[in-house]
Amino acid sequence: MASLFKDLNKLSAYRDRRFPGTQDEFEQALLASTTVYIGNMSFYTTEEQVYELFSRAGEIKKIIMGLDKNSKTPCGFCFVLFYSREDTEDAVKYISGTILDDRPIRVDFDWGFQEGRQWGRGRSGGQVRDEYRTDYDPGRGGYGKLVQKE
Ligand code: GTA
Repeated sequence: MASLFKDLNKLSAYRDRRFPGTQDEFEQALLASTTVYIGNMSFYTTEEQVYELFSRAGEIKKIIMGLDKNSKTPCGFCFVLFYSREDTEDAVKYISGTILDDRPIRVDFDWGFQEGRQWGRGRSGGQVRDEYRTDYDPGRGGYGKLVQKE
């Protein structure tokens, strides 16, 4: 199982611009981490639903819902912290791409949760990607924030 993720390029396509270290340190953190990021969630999906789905991979230490920094309501992502690396890898391998609340979710290795990372970083308070979206997505607040302003 672990061998699947030995190729660093396959660990994650995401690079956190706010990671406080070098690229090498970022990659080492991803390799050892027991935290996953869940993306493309509905704003209406609850922590209980996340708990139920991700418990299938293993025992969960903590769930942190991603919140809009203005409204303090869920904005379509979360972090799931496991106890074991094996369970973390199982979550990425088996749960990524599965359907939660009618949406295919994306499960990504994460370098580790720190206070502040639960907030959307977009100018309008939600996720950056919801600023740029041009489609209508009822599960994520309708049109993208920039389109709504037009
Ligand atoms: N592990 O894939 C991820 C991931 N994402 C997308 C967000 N987080 C992730 N963690 C992992 N894997 O803690 C984490 C962040 C933070 C929290 C909220 O979720 O580390 P965010 O989604 O609001 O902001 O984060 P983030 O991640 O900084 O934004 P993103 O998507 O990488 O965008 C960064 C840059 O790309 C910006 O400069 C933006 O201008 C540009 N950009 C993004 N989307 C578009 C677009 N559609 N068009 C043009 N430019 C774009």
